[in-house]
Amino acid sequence: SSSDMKSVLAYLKKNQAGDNVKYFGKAKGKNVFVIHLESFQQFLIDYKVDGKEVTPNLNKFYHNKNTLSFDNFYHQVAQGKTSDAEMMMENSLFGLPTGSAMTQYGTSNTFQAAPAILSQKGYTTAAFHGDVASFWNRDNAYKSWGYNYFFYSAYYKEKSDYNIGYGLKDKIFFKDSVKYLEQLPQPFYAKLITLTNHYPYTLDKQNQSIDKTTTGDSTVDGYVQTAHYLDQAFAEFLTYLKKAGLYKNSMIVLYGDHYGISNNHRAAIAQLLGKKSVTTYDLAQFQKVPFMIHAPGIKGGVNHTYGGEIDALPTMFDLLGIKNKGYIQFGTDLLSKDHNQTVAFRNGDFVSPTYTKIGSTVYNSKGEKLENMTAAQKKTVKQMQNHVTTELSLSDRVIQGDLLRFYTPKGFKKVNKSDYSYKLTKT
Ligand code: GP9
Ligand code: MN
Repeated sequence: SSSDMKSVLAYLKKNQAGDNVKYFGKAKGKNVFVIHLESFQQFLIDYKVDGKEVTPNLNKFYHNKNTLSFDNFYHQVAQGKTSDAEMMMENSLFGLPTGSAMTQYGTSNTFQAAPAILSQKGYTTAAFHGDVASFWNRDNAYKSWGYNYFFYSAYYKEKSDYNIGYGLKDKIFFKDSVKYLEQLPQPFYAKLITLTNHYPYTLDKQNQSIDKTTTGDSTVDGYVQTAHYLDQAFAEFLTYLKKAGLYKNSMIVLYGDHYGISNNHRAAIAQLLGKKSVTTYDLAQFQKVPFMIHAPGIKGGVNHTYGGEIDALPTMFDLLGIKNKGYIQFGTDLLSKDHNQTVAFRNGDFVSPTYTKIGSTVYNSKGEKLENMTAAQKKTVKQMQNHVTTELSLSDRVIQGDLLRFYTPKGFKKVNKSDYSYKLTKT
């Protein structure tokens, strides 16, 4: 109900974070590329197999002097996997505890998503993906989110060896996206969702150019190989961007959507990390994914702030010079001094620079179990847990109660889904 919206507004007001004056508007008016790195975990950055970098090009980008890179950035997805990541990245709303919010509510709900906000500020917005349009209900959710264009599998040439797993191989996907990209009026917001680095990490022979790992776990060992392929695909796209002059007038954002190697593979994970065994704490740390923002002229570097996918949009808005105040966003700007570094996992567990809580166990920052906490420690952990539980449940109320229909940000025009069609009209 609309009174639920009042609780949400009160919560957001209390937890609001200011901008960072050093970064605010530094990428204002630039094109925006959001590149979704499928199943890509942070541990791959600078990772080597037999002395060979698995992702040399992403590593270079990560360490570029104009790239803001975050090394304590966590995925926060649940069963909705990719769709949960997309929901957080573009709405700063959490996915749901079960199922996929995009599938269940993407068609009917009111949203105030990044594409809609940006298109009302003069951007052309487009999503690119080499799978069928209906996967995760994208064809409907993207209308609710205000995407002007959605280029999906039917927009790409089909050939027998072009596909692997869920769809188009990444190199072909990036290459064949260019002809649509070139037609977008600038400034544009373009999201490209990669696919090849997806479980079960199979790759055709001709594209295999790094050895698999040798943990003996067959679902794990191909991971570095498809990650390496994704890295090359990204490098080819970057070369195009530079040639086309887009590199210097764009903000390029990269993120990993969720883990590639699930916690069911403990022994293999330990081997990959060069450890005898992994603890529950190690597995929580293993949920880090990359988040990088490159823009010409900004001060880059590796930033150690703790955050997660929920915080991506407010951070991007800061750089684009868009005030977050007034939008219903559950994350906060990672560059703000007011940013809360307690990172919620979707099941209510959390990590932070001080305490990590998994199930009923609390760990300190060294990963040691805290068996006998002092009253003060208990109080702090309880407050953190409260924060996490509150933000998750209020975000759920927004989605499950379709609360954004009761609230329109100042200057924002409600999205009208019937304005959009992604049907391919073959001529
Ligand atoms: C499918 C793709 C995969 O289109 O985005 O989603 P996931 O299985 O990672 O949730
Ligand atoms: Mn995914």
